[in-house]
Amino acid sequence: MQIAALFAFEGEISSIAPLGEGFINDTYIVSVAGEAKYILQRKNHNIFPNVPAMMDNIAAVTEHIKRKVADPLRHALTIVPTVGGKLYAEAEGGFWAACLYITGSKSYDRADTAELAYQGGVGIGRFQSLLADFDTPLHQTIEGFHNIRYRFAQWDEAIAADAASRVAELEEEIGWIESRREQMLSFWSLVEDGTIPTRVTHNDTKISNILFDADSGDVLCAIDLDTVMSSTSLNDFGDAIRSYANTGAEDDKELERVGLSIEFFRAYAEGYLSERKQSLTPSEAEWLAFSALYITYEQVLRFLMDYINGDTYYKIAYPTHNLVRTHAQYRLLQSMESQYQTMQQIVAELLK
Ligand code: GN1
Ligand code: MG
Repeated sequence: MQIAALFAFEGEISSIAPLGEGFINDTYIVSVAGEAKYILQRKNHNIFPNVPAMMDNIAAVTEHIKRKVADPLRHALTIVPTVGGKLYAEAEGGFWAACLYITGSKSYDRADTAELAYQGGVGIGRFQSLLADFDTPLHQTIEGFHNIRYRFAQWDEAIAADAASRVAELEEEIGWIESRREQMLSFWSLVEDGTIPTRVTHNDTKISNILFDADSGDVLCAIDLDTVMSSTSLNDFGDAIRSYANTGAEDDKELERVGLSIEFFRAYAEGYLSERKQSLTPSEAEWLAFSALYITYEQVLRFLMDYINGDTYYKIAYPTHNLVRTHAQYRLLQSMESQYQTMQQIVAELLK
């Protein structure tokens, strides 16, 4: 690939192979003499309209973290610049960026053990703690990313436009969204009026975005920093629960497999709070469990909205994929709603 030549990669490249299943970017692993050395990504310009600003955010945040950790090359993402020293390259009509592949690291698509969920919680809790004193303003790279008021504005437009003529057949699913609109907005108004503080957040905390040490199983660092911005740290917690504590897959067709594992919820919360207990404000503590419902709801809305729009945002593997994702995430939301009291009790216990 010509693109690789644009970056300051050392050694003779032996292969470039696709990696992972991101919904947004195209990711490749670059090997030198048969060994994985770099990650190369084509950043999705439709979704990230300002890639230079996004790369500035990532550089600022990773430099800050590197100054504080024991092993900066393993405990933080390392951007590999272009030969000309830039954070990204423009080529083939797109934006490209690269980082080091961390040798001896491992990632997971699902949490099979509570220990892994605990470690994931430590990972995001530590990420937020390391950035607690970061005071450079970050660019808002995707407008209104986890802002439900903004999402409703998009949603209302999508319903009105009905671009793929699907609205008529989605009465039930649309009802799931509408019946919770006020509840979700009242949570978000606490973020807007400052009751819940704004901090540096990762914004995409699913399990595959944390690297673990392949030998010890300990967490190394958070990756996929494309969506690093300022928001409520609660969203990072909620989004992680949506991923780590789901007994099924995000797009499971077998709905009886989907649900919230209270054991994994507890494990993740324990890991997270081991890093954040001291810095959480009373309002954050009060709304921590709710954030899982909020982000799962938001994800139901986003998948359904993309289906309504004719599948323009997320990559899909088959025509009804976004609808299947909608149903699976809704099942998860219902399971959280029915266990909400227990979730709150667990948080209260862990904060004692
Ligand atoms: C997208 O591409 P990926 O998997 O990192 C999305 C997240 C969603 C997630 C759903 C920029 O993340 O917000 O939660 O899919 N990222 C963006 O799995 O929209
Ligand atoms: Mg992402």
